[in-house]
Amino acid sequence: MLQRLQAQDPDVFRAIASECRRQADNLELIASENYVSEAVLEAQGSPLTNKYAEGYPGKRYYGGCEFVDIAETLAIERAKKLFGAEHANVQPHSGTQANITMYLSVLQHGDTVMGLNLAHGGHLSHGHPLNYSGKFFKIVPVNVRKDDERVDYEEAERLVAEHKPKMLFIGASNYSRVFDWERFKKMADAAGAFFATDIAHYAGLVAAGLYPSPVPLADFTTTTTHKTLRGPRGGMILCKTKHAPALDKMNFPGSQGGPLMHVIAAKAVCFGEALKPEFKRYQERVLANARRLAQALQDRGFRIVAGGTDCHLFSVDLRPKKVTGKDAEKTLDQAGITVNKNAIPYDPEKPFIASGIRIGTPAVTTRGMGEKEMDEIAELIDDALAHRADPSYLSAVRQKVRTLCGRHPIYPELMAEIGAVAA
Ligand code: DSN
Repeated sequence: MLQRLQAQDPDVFRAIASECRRQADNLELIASENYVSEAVLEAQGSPLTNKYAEGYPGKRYYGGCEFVDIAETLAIERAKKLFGAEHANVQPHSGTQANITMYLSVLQHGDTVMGLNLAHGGHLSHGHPLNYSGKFFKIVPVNVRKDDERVDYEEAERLVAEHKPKMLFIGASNYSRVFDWERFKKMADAAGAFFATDIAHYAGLVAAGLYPSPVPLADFTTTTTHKTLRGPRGGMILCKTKHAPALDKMNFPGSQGGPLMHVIAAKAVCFGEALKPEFKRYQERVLANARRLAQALQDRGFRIVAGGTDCHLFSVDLRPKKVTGKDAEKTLDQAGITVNKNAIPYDPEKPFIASGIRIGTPAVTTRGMGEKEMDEIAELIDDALAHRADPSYLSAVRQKVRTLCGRHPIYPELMAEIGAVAA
C-alpha cells in the first residue's frame, strides 16, 4: 500500500512514514490519543471514502447507497447496544461538530448554558468565550473547588437557581474524577433544563462499565470515537428517542453535508471491538495503569491534581519541581515522551505556559504496557525533567524510551513495510 504512495508522492510518503516511526518510537501519553486496530485502519482507508450518502440509511439523496447503508446501520445498532442508548447518530465528523449539532437541535441563539470551565478541565466547545459555543450562547461556567479540585456542586446548584439555564452540558477534557451525574440531572430537572453530557474522554471506560454512565439520565450524550474508545477520528451523539427527529435533522441538513462513510464503517468496526470481552480487560488495564503512573509520580515528588484519578488521565502540577508545563512538554519531547502542557485549576500561569501537564494511559496500554512499565515511565519523566538542561542526558533517556517502546511494538507489518521501503 505505502509503496505505491512512495512512488507517486515521495513527499507525502515521507511525512506519513516519519509519523508512523514517531508513533512507534515514542511514549505516547497524550490522554486523547490512542492506536486503532489494523481493522479500523483498513475500514477507514477503504473506497467508502468515494461515496456521497447525504441522508440516513434507507433515506438518502444519492443512489448506490445500499452498501454504505449496511455499514451505517451496523454502527448505529452497535453504538446503541454498547451504551444502552435509545438513539444514535454516528455521522458527526468530530466531537465539536457533535456538540454543535446537539446544541442547535434544541437551543436558540442567546440561551443560557452551564458547562465546566475550560480552565478547570472543561472543553472549548462547552462555552469558552473564543469558541462558537461561548459566542452563540450565554455561558455560566461550572467550577471546581480550590481546595480539593473537584466539581463544586454546591456552587453549581446556586448558579442553576440563579441563572435558570436552558441546558446543563457536563463533560471534560481534563477532569480525573467521576462526575456525579445524578446530582447534575437533579439540577437540570429543577431548572426545567436539558441535561446533556460529553463523554468524549471517558467513552471507552463507560462502555466497559468502569466509569459511571450518564446515558440513561441524559437527554443527549456526545462523544468522540478516537480516544479511550480506540476508534477512528470522529464524533457521535446518543439521545432519547423523543429528541431523535430534531437531532438527525440538525445534523443533516442542519449542520453537515455528506457523511464520511469510510469513517462510519470504521466506527462500526470500533464498536464491534468494544462489544467484545477483551475490550473490558483492556479498559481495566488503562485504569490500573493511570492509577499506578499517578502514584509513581506522586512518590517522586510531583503533585497530582485532585489527588489522583478515577479514569485514564490525570494532571501533574509541576510547581514542586520548579518547571512550567511549556518547558516540561518541550523537554519530554526531546526525550521521546509525548505529553501536552495543561493549565491546572486556578493556575497562576497563562494557558500557553501552564503549570501542569496532562497524562493519559490509553495509548501505552494499547501497546501492551502494564504497571511495571508505568514505574519505568515515571522514572524516565522524573529523570528527564531533572536533567532538562543537559542534552546528552536527554538523549540517553530517549534511548531508554526507544528500548521500552521496542519491547511493545505497534503495527508490526506496517512498520516492517516502512522500514523496508525506507531502506
Ligand atoms: N483536544 C482534545 C483533547 O486533547 O482532550 C479534546 O477535544
